[in-house]
Amino acid sequence: MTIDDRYRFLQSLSPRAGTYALDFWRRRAELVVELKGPQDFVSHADRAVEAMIRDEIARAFPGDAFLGEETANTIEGTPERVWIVDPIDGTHNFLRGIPYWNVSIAYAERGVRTLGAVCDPVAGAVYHGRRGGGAWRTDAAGETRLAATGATALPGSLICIGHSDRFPDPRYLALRSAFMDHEVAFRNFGCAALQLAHVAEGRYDAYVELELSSWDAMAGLLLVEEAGGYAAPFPGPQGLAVRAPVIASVGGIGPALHALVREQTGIA
Ligand code: LIP
Repeated sequence: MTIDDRYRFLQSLSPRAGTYALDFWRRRAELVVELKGPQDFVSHADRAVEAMIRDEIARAFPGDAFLGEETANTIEGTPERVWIVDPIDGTHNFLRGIPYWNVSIAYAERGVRTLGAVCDPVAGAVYHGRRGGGAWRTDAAGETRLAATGATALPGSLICIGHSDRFPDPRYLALRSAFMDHEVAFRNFGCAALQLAHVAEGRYDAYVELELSSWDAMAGLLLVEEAGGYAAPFPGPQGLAVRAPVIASVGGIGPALHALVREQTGIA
């Protein structure tokens, strides 16, 4: 089974998983919401969508490993082949009826992210890419190649800052203050993978989050890289199972942004 087989499979699975999640979203009033921790929500929808994706992958590629948010068993070392899945990224938005969430599926081979798909079923769009094959948006209008172009300097740029509502982190206050000083506009739309896909599409100039799980980041980072953008090394030295900083941007501002984030937050 080749990368092309897996890419074709992913391009079929992503929109179907998105449609399945969208059905839960439309019936979200029926969902029982559980708390995994402060501001950390989960429902049957997250688990059911992950189970659907996991079963399909296990049937098609029985030898491949699986790392999913809702069944995040510890992954030892770096599996030869692994699928990294966030069944509903932006769960808090999803449960509150905010139309900004997605289904994120990535595939990595020997630690290198190779395939990625971010499905935004509310917008009817699938963002997908293959290492060396570019990044694309598929929707009713057809296929559009993505280009992470935009700002060439920090002043005047628009940057998304993701941060978890689960624990206070004063570093974000320093970062916001520094962005204000550098005439950088900033937003947080509450789900990492779709914000990364929109950086790849050039809607935003960058995305920064100081601690992110690989299932939130891997697919979106591949899209930014394949769209010609900048992505700081991810995951960190401790591997896929440990949260790490994400800095991704359009090509023109990567190093300057990374330097500013490092200066303000002390990350590597
Ligand atoms: C969310 C991310 C977001 C982060 C949240 C959470 P979830 O993913 O998309 O960027 O700030 O803490 O991790 O939990 O909705 O899949």
